[in-house]
Amino acid sequence: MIQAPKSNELFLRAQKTIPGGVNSPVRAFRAVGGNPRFMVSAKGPYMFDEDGNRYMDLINSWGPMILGHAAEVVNEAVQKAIPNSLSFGAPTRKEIEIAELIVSMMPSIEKVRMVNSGTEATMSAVRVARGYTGRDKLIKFEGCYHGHGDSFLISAGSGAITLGVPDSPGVTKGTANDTLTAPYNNLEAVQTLIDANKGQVATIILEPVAGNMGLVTPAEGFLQGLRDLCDKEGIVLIFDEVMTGFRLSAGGAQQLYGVTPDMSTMGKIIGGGMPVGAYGGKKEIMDFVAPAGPVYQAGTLSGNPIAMAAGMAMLTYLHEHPEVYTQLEQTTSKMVAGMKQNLQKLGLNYTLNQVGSMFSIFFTDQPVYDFDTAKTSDTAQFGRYFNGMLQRGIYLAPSQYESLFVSTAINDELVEQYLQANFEALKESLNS
Ligand code: HOZ
Repeated sequence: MIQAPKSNELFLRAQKTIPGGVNSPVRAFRAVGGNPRFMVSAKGPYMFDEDGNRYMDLINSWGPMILGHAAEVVNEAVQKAIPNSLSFGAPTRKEIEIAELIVSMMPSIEKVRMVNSGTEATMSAVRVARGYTGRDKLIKFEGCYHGHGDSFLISAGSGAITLGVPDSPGVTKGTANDTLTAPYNNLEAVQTLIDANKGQVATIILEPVAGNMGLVTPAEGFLQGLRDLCDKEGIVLIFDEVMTGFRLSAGGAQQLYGVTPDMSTMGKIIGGGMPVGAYGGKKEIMDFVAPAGPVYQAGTLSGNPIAMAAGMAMLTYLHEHPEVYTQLEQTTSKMVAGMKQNLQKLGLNYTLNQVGSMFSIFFTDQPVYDFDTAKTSDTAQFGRYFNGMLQRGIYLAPSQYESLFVSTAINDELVEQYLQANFEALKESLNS
């Protein structure tokens, strides 16, 4: 039985000075019960908390720790960059090198702008799409999450739905009116929205593999269908690859599914875990960005030298080691296959969605292909399961509406340990 008295104490203390005691809502464990663990360090497949407990990490900072924690190749690059300056606020050679690398890896990207987070990337990309088309409205999908920009907090997934505020207060009616929403995987609904807002839709933005309502995969033809609709209507198609970029393949979900959007947003992994985001796309669209064009977007910390060094090391490694993706897929498939056996042995209803190294379990008797079907999962059971796993030293996403991310640090022995814990926690979740 894992005890965490220091974390418990810290959580009480944190709540006095930090809203809800955390700097990002899902971390507070509200949807699963119990108190969050306060982390001290991490190495390879493990994170260590204030009480010295060790957890096998299946979040990996929500994606970027694809090589496990404290990967040598990234840490060395950071250490080498530190003595030169923590921030210049002026351009550097590294920014060109990482831009060139991203352009060579991501099919949709001809030009790219660095920012500091996925939220900044999506907010900026939509502004550019609006500036480029001269139109105001955007279409997003229920349960997709694109960071906390106002336009996206309508039917939002991730922490917003976890805490029951998919339409956040504080978003103006005007902004909400410009955001149109359709069910994921429903092309007909998108067509209807376009018809009802003829010539007004600037952009369709989506996670090409949705990871913020749990993992939901695009149905056959869905991404291509959107591509065709956007071409027909002069709409800018944006793939939000903040979680999937450089994770599902070296060229992200767009390479995996063979559909190229007009713009893409990236995050997390392109900073090797440091606070970085980026947006990019076709030259003619990106040349609308200041100072090349009239759409304003800026930031002192954009292209930060330490973050660029970390990102460059990570992306170079992934570029040069395509076998990483085969290994990740194999490891994850073993985990998923073993979980299916466990679930069947226990006679549980489930849906397990997986693409490459991302997966989610839903406790439901239905296939999960959109937000409504994701919400059929028994979230109380998920909470019991989550805590059972935590007690066995496995750290899962503390919400039904998130994906899990596997790293290359998970070897066969750890897969076995994971599956043993999975069986016991599932069994326990039935009895409580
Ligand atoms: N909403 C984020 C993942 N989809 C979680 C952010 C965090 O708590 O770090």
